[in-house]
Amino acid sequence: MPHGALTLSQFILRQEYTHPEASGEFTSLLMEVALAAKMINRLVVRAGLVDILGLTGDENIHGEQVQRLDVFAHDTLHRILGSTGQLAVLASEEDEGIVAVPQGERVGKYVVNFDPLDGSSNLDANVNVGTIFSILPRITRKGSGTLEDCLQPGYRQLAAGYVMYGSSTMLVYTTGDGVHGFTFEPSIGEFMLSHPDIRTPQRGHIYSANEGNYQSWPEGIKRYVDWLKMEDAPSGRPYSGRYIGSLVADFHRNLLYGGIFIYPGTGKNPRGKLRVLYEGAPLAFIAEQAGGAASDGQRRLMDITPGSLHERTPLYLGSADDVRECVEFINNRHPAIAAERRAGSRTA
Ligand code: P6P
Repeated sequence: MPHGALTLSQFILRQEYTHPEASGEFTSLLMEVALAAKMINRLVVRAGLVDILGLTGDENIHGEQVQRLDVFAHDTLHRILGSTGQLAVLASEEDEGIVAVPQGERVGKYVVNFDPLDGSSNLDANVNVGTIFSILPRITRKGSGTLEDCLQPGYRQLAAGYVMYGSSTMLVYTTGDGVHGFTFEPSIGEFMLSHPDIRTPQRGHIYSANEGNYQSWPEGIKRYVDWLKMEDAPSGRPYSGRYIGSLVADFHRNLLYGGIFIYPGTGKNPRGKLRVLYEGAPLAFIAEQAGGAASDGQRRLMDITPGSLHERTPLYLGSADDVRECVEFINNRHPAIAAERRAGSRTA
């Protein structure tokens, strides 16, 4: 252990000293997220060894098969965060409606929207999966939190983060003061600061998309991805295609290396597949805090106020220059489009 390596707790407490407005309550909430992550990590990293893999036989509200680890992750986050006395209400990818804090627990002033185990369909193949969380201030004044408390735009977030479970489990979060990454050290059971102040490259050379959906993509996205594949050394093209089908893993790689994650509307999901509240908004907060960007193709992702807990959105997320160019293609105003018209040929 490098001398002076900071644990997550030490780091958060130092942040609190330098941010007098930060309340101890908020700090303790972040620490409980880390505790829940450690408990989930303990099972995920040995999923192949304990009888926890596999399906419950149930379908969630999205018609997706529920993995037993999904349920465990959801229940763990609900129990640990709900018993902090800091929450007014929670919302989870696994539950259709809002999730009240456990019976008898004090109702607090924060809201947590979370995806307990994103990418869990990859578990059997030992692909990295993740927990994504978003912390907001409650809007309502008293009593149990409501749907209104959960349905807030991303710019209202106080904190956002993800835990990526795998050979090296990491917790990455922001409270609006940069993005910081912590690697779990099992021998002492602590998340240790390993990636202070993460900055994503202004432009990357990776695009992440499920090209199986190409035929049903909007025309602008087809043009954009075709353009990324063209040979043009000065602009670093062709980009490399990297897609593992687990949002947290694809996002984390692109955050560190640079690049863009693309999930447009498709025939199966015309509004896109990923959800605003507990996928788009928290990762958009992290991307922006690291110098990147996030859009739905028309708006800044963090400006979207979802009309329902599980509202889906097209998602373009990553390096600022790449997201900007993607949006220009979507809106038919990228210079390459005019150039191809003059040349009388399509981009590709
Ligand atoms: P597709 C996993 O199911 C997930 O929600 C994200 O983790 C991932 O980025 C996406 O769906 C993959 O979707 O349609 O490419 O399989």
